[in-house]
Amino acid sequence: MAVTTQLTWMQEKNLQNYFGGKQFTLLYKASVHEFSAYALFQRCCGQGPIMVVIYKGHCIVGVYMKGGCKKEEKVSAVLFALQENKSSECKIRSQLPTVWFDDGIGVWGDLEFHVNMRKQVMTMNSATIGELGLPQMKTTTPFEECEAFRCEDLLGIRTLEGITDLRQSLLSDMKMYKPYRNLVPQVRILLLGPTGAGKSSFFNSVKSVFRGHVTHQALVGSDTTGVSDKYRTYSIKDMLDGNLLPFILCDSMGLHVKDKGLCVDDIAYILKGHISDRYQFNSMKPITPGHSNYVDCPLLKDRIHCVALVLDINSLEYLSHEMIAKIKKTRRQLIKCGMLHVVLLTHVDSMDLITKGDLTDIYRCIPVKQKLQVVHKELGFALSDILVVSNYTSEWELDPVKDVLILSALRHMLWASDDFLESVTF
Ligand SMILES: Nc1nc2c(ncn2[C@@H]2O[C@H](COP(=O)(O)OP(=O)(O)O)[C@@H](O)[C@H]2O)c(=O)[nH]1
Ligand SMILES: [Mg+2]
Repeated sequence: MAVTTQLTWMQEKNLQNYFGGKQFTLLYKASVHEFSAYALFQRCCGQGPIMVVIYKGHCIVGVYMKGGCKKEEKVSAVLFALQENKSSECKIRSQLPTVWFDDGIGVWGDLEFHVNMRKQVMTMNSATIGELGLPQMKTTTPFEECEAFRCEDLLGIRTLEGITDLRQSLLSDMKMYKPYRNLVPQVRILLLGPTGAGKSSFFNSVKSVFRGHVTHQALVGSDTTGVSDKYRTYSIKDMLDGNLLPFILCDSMGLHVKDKGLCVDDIAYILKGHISDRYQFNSMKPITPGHSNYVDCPLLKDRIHCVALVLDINSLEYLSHEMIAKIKKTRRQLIKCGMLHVVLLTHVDSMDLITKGDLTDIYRCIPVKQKLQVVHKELGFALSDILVVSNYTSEWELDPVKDVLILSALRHMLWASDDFLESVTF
């Protein structure tokens, strides 16, 4: 059976961030590999930077040896404690690791920190206890478990190489993509959602990835008046051959509560393709067949083929009852029109505890999983249709990690569009 750590996700996350984006690989667990300093060093020497963690009740005391763990050489280390997700640290003198961790054979003077592995006893002097902010800790105390980890940079060169390859293959898959049975030249993806959710930024992000540099064509802003009250349909040209890419992103006016913003009744008209680029929305005047520029008989290519409901991941808990009701009504409207839809959660980069390293495996992060559950339970969307991105907003350089999230989300939308096209022609 695989040996697993006793660290909770939250504790591991805190330590990862505390040490500047590290990933931990468990090398030694005392209860499995024996409570012995010999066993500890057998497994940790020559493995690069090492973190040894001692579990004492709800508290963790650890030693981080940046230069690795060597038996015959003094190493510098940081002693740290983690209690209720609050961390503290204390510098200790360079020392032979075999002085800090032994099996009770050495006789040492006043040490800042010492662990007798055989007896499962940790000793710290009162100055160390004070500096770590552990007033309840006795100078000599038994502990329950000891684990040691190899520490590597979360975004190591190998990880980055893998991401760059994935980005390249997603990019070429999407350039080669042809809508189902070539029924339409380009699929249309409608971006719906509250103002400020990141709809226009998502278009800018997609365009940036295909352009090879960050661009901000669509106006972005949290101003609720003026910005995005026009319907915009955006095509993107392939940077290399100048051909149009096989999708169009349609940016709509934001959903609002009360009488402001997009009228839910307008959605059916948009979906069926009755309005065209630059249509001026008017919250007080829903779309009617009499409107100027009203497209009477839209073709399959004019229709929307997939809808992405865009939401700020950090706003989910703050959505008003009215907004939730509006989103649910919108979802019912989509289902009624037979429209396939996905949810696009933006702003994941501004979530607490989420760092850049997490973006490589964002769907496995516990806080993100919790948000997906909220969308699933509160709004009724299927978990597999919820996508997460971090849009390009203030940066100047493209980032392959962000690109992979953006391209994966787009790929999901193209698949949904194909399913829709298949369903209408069946
Ligand atoms: N940090 C962060 N900010 C974002 C993200 N997406 C959008 N924003 C910001 O959120 C605000 C609203 O974005 P915008 O695209 O105009 O939203 P829209 O009203 O739905 O079109 C702007 O200030 C954006 O810079 C994101 O993924 N991360
Ligand atoms: Mg907008």
